[in-house]
Amino acid sequence: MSESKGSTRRSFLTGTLAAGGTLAAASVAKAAGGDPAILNVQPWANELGDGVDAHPYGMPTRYESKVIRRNVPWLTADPVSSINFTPLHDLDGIITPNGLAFERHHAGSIAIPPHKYRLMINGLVDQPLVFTLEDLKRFPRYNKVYFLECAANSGMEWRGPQLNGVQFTHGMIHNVMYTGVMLRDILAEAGVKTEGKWLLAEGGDAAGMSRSIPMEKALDDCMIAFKMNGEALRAENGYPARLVVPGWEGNMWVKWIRRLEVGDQPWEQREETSKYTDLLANGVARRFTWQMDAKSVITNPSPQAPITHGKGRTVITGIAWTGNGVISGVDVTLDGGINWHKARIDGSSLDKSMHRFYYEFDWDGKPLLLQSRAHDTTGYVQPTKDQLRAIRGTNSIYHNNGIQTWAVNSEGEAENVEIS
Ligand SMILES: Nc1nc2c(c(=O)[nH]1)N[C@H]1C(S)=C(S)[C@@H](COP(=O)(O)O)O[C@H]1N2
Ligand SMILES: [Mo]
Repeated sequence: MSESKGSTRRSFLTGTLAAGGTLAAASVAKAAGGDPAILNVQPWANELGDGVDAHPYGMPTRYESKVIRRNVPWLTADPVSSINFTPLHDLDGIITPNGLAFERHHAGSIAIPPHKYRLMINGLVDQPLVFTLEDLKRFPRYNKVYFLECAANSGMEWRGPQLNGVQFTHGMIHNVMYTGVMLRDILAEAGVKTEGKWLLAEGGDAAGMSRSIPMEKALDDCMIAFKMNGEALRAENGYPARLVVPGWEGNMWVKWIRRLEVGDQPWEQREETSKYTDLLANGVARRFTWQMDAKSVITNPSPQAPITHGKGRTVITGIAWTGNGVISGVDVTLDGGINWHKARIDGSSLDKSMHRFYYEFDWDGKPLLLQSRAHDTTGYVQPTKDQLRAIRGTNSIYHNNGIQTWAVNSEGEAENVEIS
């Protein structure tokens, strides 16, 4: 821990010396002396703190009470078929805490007593089976960190900038570590017949959310998960068990999963015909657009998180992810795409997981046009919004992975804009 901190510090100083010849420390912190916050004994150093019995289940400090999921009132006419958003501007690293992982449900979040939970496998199998939660936990368990992005993330921005905050433009994403079992292991127990090429995944909620999944994907990396970040799934994220479909659109990650049917063709369910398809300009709809392509966004600064320290050393940070595997690089521009700089990726670079990037620079206090652009290892480069519209038209809602622009003024305030 202290070792890695030390080496970061060294490289930071070296980088600064090479660039400007001055010590960064002098421009970041005040010279010691005169500050009562360090000179005086503070009240919390004069009294005893809470005992270990004060917080049987720990909650964030009261000073972080504004770090919450939020919704957009005009999108949330009915709260049981709605969505709230991850506060991306308040988070760092790559893991989304369970209490802040956005929720999307079509018929409300339900509470299934774990002893009443059942998962059935039927259809083109040698032996239809019903699993209890305990049965599922007797298969080999795996731990995997994956992002889940709703296909509609940034969907309100198709025709132009609309929502002033990264929480609202990009917050339909979370990235957690799942513990669960491989779908291929439980399917093998039922024995998939050779004509079994598709899988219908069905939820146990009143929405009966159901999607057709090709068998190759089901047998590749899909999981039935019962833990997120080490503890039981939260009710709103599918307790006691959900489907994990790495790199693919969120609506396929069926929560409260109750049934898997093996078939020889897709089922053409509502959620893959009238919804979750992309109507092109010529009237043809793209269907089965499962994969989430490479995307990135700057989370700080952003409209909900202005620069408050004035000019000088500034840290830009953001997130990048790709359903194609791993992010190979992120570029950042301060001037709306005239000059691009290589950002520094830090934290784990895992398959189909969120990546964290940073770009440190000396802000001269002049307005900025900030953008980030992700690349993945397949050579794919995140497109501009105009490039996306040229191919997809303007009818779309889903799969908007266009480059986001924040205009930062000389006060450090950021606004959602588009440049072309
Ligand atoms: N059973 C069920 N599963 C569901 C849904 C639902 O309404 N019911 N919503 C889907 C959609 S559209 C998304 S984006 C993800 C959201 O997962 P989360 O609530 O963990 O963020 O769950 C998917 N799985
Ligand atoms: Mo979704």
